[in-house]
Amino acid sequence: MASLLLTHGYFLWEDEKEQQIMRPYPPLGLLYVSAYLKRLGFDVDVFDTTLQSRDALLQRLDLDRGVLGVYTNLMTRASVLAIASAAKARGWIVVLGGPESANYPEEYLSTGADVIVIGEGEETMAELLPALEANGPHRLEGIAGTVFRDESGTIRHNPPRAQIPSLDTLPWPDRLSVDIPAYVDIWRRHHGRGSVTMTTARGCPYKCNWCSHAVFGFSHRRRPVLDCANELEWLRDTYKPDQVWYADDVFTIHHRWMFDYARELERRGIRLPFETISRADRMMKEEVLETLARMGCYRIWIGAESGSQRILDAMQRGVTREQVEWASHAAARHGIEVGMFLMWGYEGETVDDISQTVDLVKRAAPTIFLTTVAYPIKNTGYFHKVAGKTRLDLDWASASDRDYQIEGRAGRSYYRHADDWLRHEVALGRLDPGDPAGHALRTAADQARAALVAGASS
Ligand code: B12
Ligand code: SF4
Repeated sequence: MASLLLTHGYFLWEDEKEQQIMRPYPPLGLLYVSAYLKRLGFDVDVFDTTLQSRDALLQRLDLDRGVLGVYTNLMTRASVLAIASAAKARGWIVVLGGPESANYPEEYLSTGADVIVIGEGEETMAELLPALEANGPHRLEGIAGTVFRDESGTIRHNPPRAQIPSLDTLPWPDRLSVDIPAYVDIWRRHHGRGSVTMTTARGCPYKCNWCSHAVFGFSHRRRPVLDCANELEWLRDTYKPDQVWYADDVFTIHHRWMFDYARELERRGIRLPFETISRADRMMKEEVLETLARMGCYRIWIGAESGSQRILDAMQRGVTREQVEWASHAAARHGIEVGMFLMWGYEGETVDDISQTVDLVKRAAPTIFLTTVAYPIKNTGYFHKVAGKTRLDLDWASASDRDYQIEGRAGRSYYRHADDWLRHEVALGRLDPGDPAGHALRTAADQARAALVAGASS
């Protein structure tokens, strides 16, 4: 049977911004697909591009040929297209999976890919690989979860594939096929602590309308406590990390599950520090915070997004700013750092909304906060909301969903003023009253605010 090579188009050494941050993690989705297929006896190899060079990948593609499976997300479009084209030129059949190609199957099929897998890759690939071997890439009628071109060149969408009902039927990600110690080492050198990732669930049922649900829909499936505890114990014993990142969408979504998991880890004497993402409304109990702290949570990321309830409601965030403030303080009370995600530029945002965001961040006092300017990911509620007002100034192939220009929205410099205003106000809020540094910060905050207001009215 033709062999499968799995890869993705993200190269850390081509990403100057990430080289400043240096928080790389391996592509878990690919490793899940690899583990599942290997267990069924398929011949699978993984080329993890993260820490490799593009030339090394091309050399690997020269070695043999078969099926090349590539993970896609919205940042890697141009890179994936270049890889697909290089692979096709060498005789590979190219299959794409992940959230980005699920959103643009026609475009990817028109620019070099042979098959797009929508949704979870494990079962679909197990059915697709023998079909490709037997019939080639144009006779794939009936393979659920795929989009392909038939012999007449027409794009055909097969029905969606049902989700895997019990995640405990899946093997753990095939971490042995990639260089996890290199990741742990990078973390240790740059942050003093080696880090690994794992997931305890798939999917998120919430409907925040800028968020992409292209792979798991709005479902939520949890893995059994024992299976997760076994994996964590294995990770600890195998890679000796100093910490873990639970890469779940909302780690605290299911309280009973989390309490059981915490008890099981305690029973085994495992306390590995970790960071993870949550929602403020799923942190509104002391017991949740106590449990997180006991388990070793040293930082919790909360999507605050905006301090304006009007904007939060328009986003269908389902969280109040009071919850964000309460959860931030409660986490801090339990000794957990708070990381906060904020979003500028959502549809209809005014200077007053931005001012409310600045106030919220000052009151909630997170340890760290990160801002993004909203961008419409294809097939999200936000994308539909601004449809008709968007423009792409680049070719689709060299752009990403982050490049959509939205009519009526301010430019990048406007949001740089918002960032400066926020940064200076928060720094001011952290000073003792009477600190001599206060004057300069006050001036800088006022200037940034004035520049923003001028930008809003121009
Ligand atoms: C962890 C994570 C990260 C980590 C990535 C670390 C890593 N290397 O994995 C970090 C923090 C770096 C990150 C960054 C970003 N991320 Co991110 N991230 C996630 C998160 C939370 C989990 C990923 C994961 O491990 N999932 C679990 C696995 C099992 O799922 P999976 O990867 O989708 O894989 C399954 C299928 O997709 C499929 N599959 C996957 N690969 C392949 C390949 C083939 C050939 C086939 C057939 C099938 C297949 O099968 C897998 C198993 O069923 C997801 C949300 C989510 N729940 O998936 C967002 C998510 C992937 N990220 C997203 C975004 C937007 C980003 C950023 C652009 C954010 C930003 N503004 O900077 C950056 C881009 C980084 C980059 N340069 O590529 C979006 C992607 C949207 C889109 N349409 O592309 C997601 C979906 C979040 C969201 N809901 O909006 N992210
Ligand atoms: S932003 Fe978070 S909580 Fe909201 S839908 Fe996406 S994953 Fe779920």
